[in-house]
Amino acid sequence: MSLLIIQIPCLNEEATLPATLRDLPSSIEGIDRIEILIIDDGSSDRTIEVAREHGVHHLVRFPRNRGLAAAFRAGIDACLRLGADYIVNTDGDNQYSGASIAALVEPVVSGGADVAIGDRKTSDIAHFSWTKKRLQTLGSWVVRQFSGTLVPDATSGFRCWSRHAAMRLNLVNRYTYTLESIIQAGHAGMQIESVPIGTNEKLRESRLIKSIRTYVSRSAVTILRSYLLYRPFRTFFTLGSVSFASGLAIGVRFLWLYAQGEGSGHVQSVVLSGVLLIVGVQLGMIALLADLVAANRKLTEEGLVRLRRIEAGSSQLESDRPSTVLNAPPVG
Ligand SMILES: Nc1nc2c(ncn2[C@@H]2O[C@H](COP(=O)(O)OP(=O)(O)O)[C@@H](O)[C@H]2O)c(=O)[nH]1
Ligand SMILES: [Mg+2]
Repeated sequence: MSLLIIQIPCLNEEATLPATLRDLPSSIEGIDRIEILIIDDGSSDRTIEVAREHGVHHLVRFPRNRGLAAAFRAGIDACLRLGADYIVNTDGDNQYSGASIAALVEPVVSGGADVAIGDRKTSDIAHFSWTKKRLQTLGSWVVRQFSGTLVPDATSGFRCWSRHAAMRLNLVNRYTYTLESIIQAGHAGMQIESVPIGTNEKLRESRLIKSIRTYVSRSAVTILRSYLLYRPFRTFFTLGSVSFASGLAIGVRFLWLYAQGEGSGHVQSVVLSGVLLIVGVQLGMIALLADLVAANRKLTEEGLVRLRRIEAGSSQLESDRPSTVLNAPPVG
């Protein structure tokens, strides 16, 4: 028995949810059962009623809005506890074509991939503005550099995870899960496949991108932080080495001049060299400390995977019961 759960994070999606749900496949080659899970992030409209009317199997509800990243994490957690072998995430605004789900899960189900990411071919989407297209291209390029992967469409929310990969997802960022999860999967050595997918006509404006400026700066911070989380030693050590080497070069130059009897006019060099040397040594020490923290993180992650396995084993919920309402995990 293989179970696929399609999860849809929703914030006030009563208008577009019916079309999204209608578009989902009811059977896929290689999958025995497909269930749908809605994560309602404190919607004030009829999202929940609409979901129930359309017979979704599971609902996770947040009493108050906690944002997409938290909703996504709660969804993955619930899917694992429900015994999902594969988890697909799609959006509630019918942006991604439900018909593409079969192609999306294929590399994970039969190809041994850990994660599949739908590639929208953003540069061809008619309703994306020129700026949005360029930003998607640039953003995806940056994510590829920081994650060591080849993902062409980094912000795509249309993805499939194997159970194994979902158990290893540990996201801490509050704003977006899309970029952080790629960086993490890349550093964990997971196999990530990109799958060309179809998109539907735009039904409403994006709610996540309220202004391009905030979107870009928040994404940049997310990428940097996620990278630092996985490569802290390399980052701090490189910065420290640059600083130390510059300090050394300037210091040696001063000593050379001093030996020639021209030292008096170069006090600034001495100061600068000293500062750079000290900063370099300090960054080196930070690198060591960060490395210790990273080692701890690895142990914690390993512990979490084992804990999730135990949880999933003991609390497999009745998947046949329609509209299971799962308790949202505590705020964290
Ligand atoms: N849980 C949760 N979901 C949200 C929130 N904002 C948007 N979403 C959902 O995230 C998905 C993508 O949002 P959308 O506004 O279409 O952003 P886009 O990806 O830029 O098109 C949709 O399913 C939304 O319902 C939020 O604050 N919380
Ligand atoms: Mg959208």
